[in-house]
Amino acid sequence: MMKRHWGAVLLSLIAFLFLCNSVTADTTHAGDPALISIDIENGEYSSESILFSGIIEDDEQPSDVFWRVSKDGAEFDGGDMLGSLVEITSTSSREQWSWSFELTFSATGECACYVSVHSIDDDGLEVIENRVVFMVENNSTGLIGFLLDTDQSGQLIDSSMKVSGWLGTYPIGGVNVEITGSLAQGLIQSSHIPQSSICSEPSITAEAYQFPSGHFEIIWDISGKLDGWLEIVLIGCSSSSSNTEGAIHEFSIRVNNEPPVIKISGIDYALEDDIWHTFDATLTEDPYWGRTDMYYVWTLRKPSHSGTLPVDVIMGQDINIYSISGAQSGNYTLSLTVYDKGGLSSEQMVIFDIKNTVPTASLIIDGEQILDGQEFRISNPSDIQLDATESSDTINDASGLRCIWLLDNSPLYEGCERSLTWLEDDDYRAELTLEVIDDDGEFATISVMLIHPDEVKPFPIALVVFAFSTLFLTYALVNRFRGNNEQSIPKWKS
Ligand SMILES: [Ca+2]
Ligand SMILES: [Ca+2]
Ligand SMILES: [Ca+2]
Repeated sequence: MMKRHWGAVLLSLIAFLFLCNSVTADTTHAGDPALISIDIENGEYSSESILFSGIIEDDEQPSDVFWRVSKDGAEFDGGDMLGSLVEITSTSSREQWSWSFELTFSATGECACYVSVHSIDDDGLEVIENRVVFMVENNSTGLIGFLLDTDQSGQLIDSSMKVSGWLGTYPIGGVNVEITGSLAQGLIQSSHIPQSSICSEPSITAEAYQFPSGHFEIIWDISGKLDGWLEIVLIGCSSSSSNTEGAIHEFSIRVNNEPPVIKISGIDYALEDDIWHTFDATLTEDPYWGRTDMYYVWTLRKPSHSGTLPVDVIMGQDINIYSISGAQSGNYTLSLTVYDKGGLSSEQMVIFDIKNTVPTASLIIDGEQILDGQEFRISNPSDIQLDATESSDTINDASGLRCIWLLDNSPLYEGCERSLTWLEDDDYRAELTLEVIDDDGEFATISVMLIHPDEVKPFPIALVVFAFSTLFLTYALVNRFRGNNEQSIPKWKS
């Protein structure tokens, strides 16, 4: 049972984190996005033409497919491909179509040309696949192409940022990537193609990485950055100082180095009762990124009764309040783990006790309220009415109270309303004890000495002694009075 529970916990958590990390995906889309493959590699070059071909894969035919080509940051040509898609025998569970078009030097002129293939489905979800190729003349030199693998604009990133892509020159040579980060006001959306740039000596704030032409990957440390929007500028340049043509990508990310700061308010002690106690974590927040869209996992444990096994687990987005019934006594721990939108988490635990109240016993015999230790002479030994229903406890326990009756310390009955028959016996006295027990096993008792009506009343010794004492005192006083007033008492003669 518990195992299954934790399986569910893990699954929802994974699902949540997956959603967190794919902020750019359209979550309302039913299927997976389209897949575009292009047979041409980055860095291909030609002085005449390059034939682009490839495959589009999707659940159903896209509603629009086209290609575009840009150079120097500006789009200048392209064409529709929807009409010329050719359905092919699919190698996957989805449908596939082949496509092709030709890029000619006569149309592009000399360029580092960015060719993009676009597929838009019925839901408006657009998938773009890019290539950069060189259209060259005999004396072409200093051409540079720069593409990034993924669009990270707007993403929450902590610790370090991975930047990968393709950077290369024609003629082929060494390249370097310069990266700078600076405070931004908000989202700067990345463009899938770079703008032109002039390369100079890298600025002091920049970090530069050297590569040969081709695919590159940079792990850039952002662990020292404050949370907030950070503008990322990536400049790709040739390592050769004679080539000053560069390409630049700009976008902003959300630095998320700080885990959520958890604030919980609630009881640390309460008497058991039929009310609910609330733990309020609405003041929990993610530094800079705010209080919403966080994932809460509440885990209640009861070390006094069930050790480290959770007795309750509640989780979900923005579930920032937890309520517990005050009806069960125990020592509790309540752990809260909060995940921010970037998947960072914090945990806090509160400890609280709910204390049981001892019941109060009430005993009524034959309609008379009995005090503990009292003697009670019964009138009808064959039908003694015992009533403990007036016994009380906190409202959550009151209806579940147990009454145990003992006669001379031997258990006799259970039940809060009983009648007792005095069995024929030599004893004319018996001690009746009522124990009133609650669900925590705590109890209150009342004892009463029952006296049989046939018992002869013992001679009241104390009263007799008192009477004798009074008589003696009176005699002494009278004698003394007489002694003072009469001269008849003989006196010693010397
Ligand atoms: Ca955070
Ligand atoms: Ca209780
Ligand atoms: Ca109680």
